[in-house]
Amino acid sequence: MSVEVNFDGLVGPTHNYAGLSLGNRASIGNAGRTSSPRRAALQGLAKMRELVALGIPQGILPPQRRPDPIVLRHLGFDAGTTPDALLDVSPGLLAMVMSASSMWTANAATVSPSTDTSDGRVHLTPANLSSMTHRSFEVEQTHHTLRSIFADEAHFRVHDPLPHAAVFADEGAANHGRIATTHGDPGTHVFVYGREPDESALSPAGFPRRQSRLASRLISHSHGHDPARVVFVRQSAEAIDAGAFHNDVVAVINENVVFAHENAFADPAELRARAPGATIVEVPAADVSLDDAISSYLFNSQLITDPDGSMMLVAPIEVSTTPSTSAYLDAAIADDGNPIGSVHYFDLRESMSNGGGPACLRLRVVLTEAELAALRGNVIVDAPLLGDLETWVNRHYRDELTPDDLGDVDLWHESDHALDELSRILDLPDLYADAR
Ligand code: SUG
Repeated sequence: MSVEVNFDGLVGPTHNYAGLSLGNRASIGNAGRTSSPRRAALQGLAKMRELVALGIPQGILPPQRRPDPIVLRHLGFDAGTTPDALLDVSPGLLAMVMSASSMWTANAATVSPSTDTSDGRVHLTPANLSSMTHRSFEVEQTHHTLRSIFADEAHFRVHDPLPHAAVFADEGAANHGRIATTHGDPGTHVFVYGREPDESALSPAGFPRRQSRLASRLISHSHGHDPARVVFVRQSAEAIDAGAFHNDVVAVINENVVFAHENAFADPAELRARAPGATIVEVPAADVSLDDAISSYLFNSQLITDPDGSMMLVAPIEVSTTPSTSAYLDAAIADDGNPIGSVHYFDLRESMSNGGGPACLRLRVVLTEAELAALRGNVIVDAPLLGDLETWVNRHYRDELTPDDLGDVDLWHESDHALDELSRILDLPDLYADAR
């Protein structure tokens, strides 16, 4: 018996709006606004609490130190560096090293269940996130975190990230899905890419095409997929230029259902041909425009198999207040032919304002019972752990953060102190070790 565990990113204490992601409409549009790290973290925990109550297996991935001493070292700053030293070199650099962007764990890694790999282990490749400077700073800690939790080599293989280079640009599971009859059955891997290695990293209209096809091809090879069960599909240029900086902004897959916007893929026929068993629920642009899909984040919902076997959509509240998306879902639920049986709305406005909806906040890992039992640390979420985490957030997180606060050395110390305590709560004492 296998289960899909959603490992949500716990929002870190420096969550802020720095406008770092070209091509991500929310990030650019909210640059400079005051954020609330505490509200952001509590909104994420409230989503986990409700899913746990519904009987959905839930995991957690911890935030990263900001600034990360190892990143500072790579940049040539000594231990004990002050915010002023960074500000002196470049104010933009300070914002990049302080970003709490590791919360969007859909970008942490690409994961293959043990049913689909040549050695029968779960394979994980941390994403290099080379397309965005602030996100590229996540990869070393992500690699260390995954090695700490998925440490048992009898069950797990954690690969090195691909090298930092534009041709290998990899954004993890945000451009990867898996079609299978049930989670425990062998699956067909769907890799969605934005460009071929010889194409520019920017579209002709100037939007980043973050995922390289070569990166996906290499990951599929290293995970030992059966080539007959792998599909590479190109993301449509129209979607990228409209603000779908990852495919998970316009499509989501759960088991045998692909829920996608009509304009998500360059050639939707390719997916139909290579995954004949899939039910493709395509939302016509005439019902929901690409613009509404991207501003509401309809497709950045989690599509989850309920314990009773039906499918539920975990959607951001913006979907309910956008007339076209709310009308679409009302009709979908009333329609017995549509696999979406129910919708749960969540207020994730703090994350959404940086372009991160429910599906961005989680990394899906399909695990057998033995693999679940082999995880290290206290990372499977239940009601007592949620209570501990809420208390911890309320004790350590600031209610408000302005862009200027990123240069407050007290914030640096407060965050380090908070994460030290978190590593004890999660029973992962080596999580933030300096030698990684
Ligand atoms: O990479 N935003 C993230 C949002 C990631 C959403 N993930 C998925 N769709 N899977 C990004 O663009 C904004 C940070 C800032 O501007 O402060 C940011 O990094």
